[in-house]
Amino acid sequence: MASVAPLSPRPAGSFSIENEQAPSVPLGGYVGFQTITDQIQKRMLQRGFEFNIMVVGQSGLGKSTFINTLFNASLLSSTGRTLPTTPIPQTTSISTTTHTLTEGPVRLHLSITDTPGFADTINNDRCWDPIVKYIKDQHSAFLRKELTAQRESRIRDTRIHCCLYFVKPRGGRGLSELDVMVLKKLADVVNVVPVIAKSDSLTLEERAEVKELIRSDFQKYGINLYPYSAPFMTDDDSAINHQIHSLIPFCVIGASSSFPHPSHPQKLIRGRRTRWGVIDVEDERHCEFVYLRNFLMVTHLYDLIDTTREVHYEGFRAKQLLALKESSAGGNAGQGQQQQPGRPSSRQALGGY
Ligand SMILES: Nc1nc2c(ncn2[C@@H]2O[C@H](COP(=O)(O)OP(=O)(O)OP(=O)(O)O)[C@@H](O)[C@H]2O)c(=O)[nH]1
Ligand SMILES: [Mg+2]
Repeated sequence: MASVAPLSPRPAGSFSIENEQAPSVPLGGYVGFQTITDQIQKRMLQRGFEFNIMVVGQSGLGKSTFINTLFNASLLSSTGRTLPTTPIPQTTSISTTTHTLTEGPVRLHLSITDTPGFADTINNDRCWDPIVKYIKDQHSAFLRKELTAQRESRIRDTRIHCCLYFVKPRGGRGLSELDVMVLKKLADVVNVVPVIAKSDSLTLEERAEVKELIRSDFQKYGINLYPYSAPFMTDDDSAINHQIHSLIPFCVIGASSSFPHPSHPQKLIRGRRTRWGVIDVEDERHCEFVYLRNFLMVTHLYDLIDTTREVHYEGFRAKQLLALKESSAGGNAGQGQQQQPGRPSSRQALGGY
């Protein structure tokens, strides 16, 4: 029979749960709560998972093609500009498409936010504003729903969990000034994963050099990229994150077509056919697509969702609620007076900008 620790009397009016300090009690036999993980798994599988990804980068860098490559499905139409006369798409047309993907027992409700034509105009002044605003708007919408008296039991999550930032491949050059500005703004509000687009246009030496230059730019400009280090991380987690940071920015190649494998024609490979052979996107000698896919899908999918909630959303929420508290305190103090200039109203406070 398991011995049960005596309950310590709790002073009236106080409530404290001190699980950390509670003594560990050995069990005398089967109780059954170890199955809670199976119960959670069952519930989570019934609900499915929501994952929201955004692609940002200059027009024609292969953003849509890459999303189709990553999820091995035709999710976005790859437009590109084949004629100089084709009008340049504007950043204002941020668009989100949603899909449900099923792999084994897992249903993934995937939403993809595309930002076509980003940084493609002559005047790129503050071209990142609509993107940052979109990300904050999703946090704001979630907070509003959370604060409604009769809120839905499950709030639909539209917060961006991962932003893939496409850097133009330029031999011997690191980030452009615009890349630095945009990356800094984005890294403050979302998990950013930078990639070097269309890496097939760089030689192996150029790739190594560009990677090094970009990495030193991250350091120089203090761009804080996902995955972040956290004090409670295990040594294994730290080692994985260290390995990932040594690969960032990932050199990727996107492809929408499949071709028979040269040695095993019954097997199809996804790639780009050239005069001298097929670039196999899943071959690690050709590019780092497989590493990136493992990172995003196999090792960090849940962490991306969790970090969005715990780091980016919590920061936003705390700021908004403090502003709300201040504005209502100011309102009470000056009842009957006009609102002071510069002090946000509660509506403004929730908007966040
Ligand atoms: N060489 C090469 N071409 C690519 C790669 N990825 C995509 N492309 C080609 O680049 C063109 C543009 O690709 P998209 O995926 O439409 O580019 P995008 O960034 O989504 O373009 P916008 O939506 O207009 O901003 C297409 O012709 C693709 O086939 C790549 O990795 N290497
Ligand atoms: Mg596109």
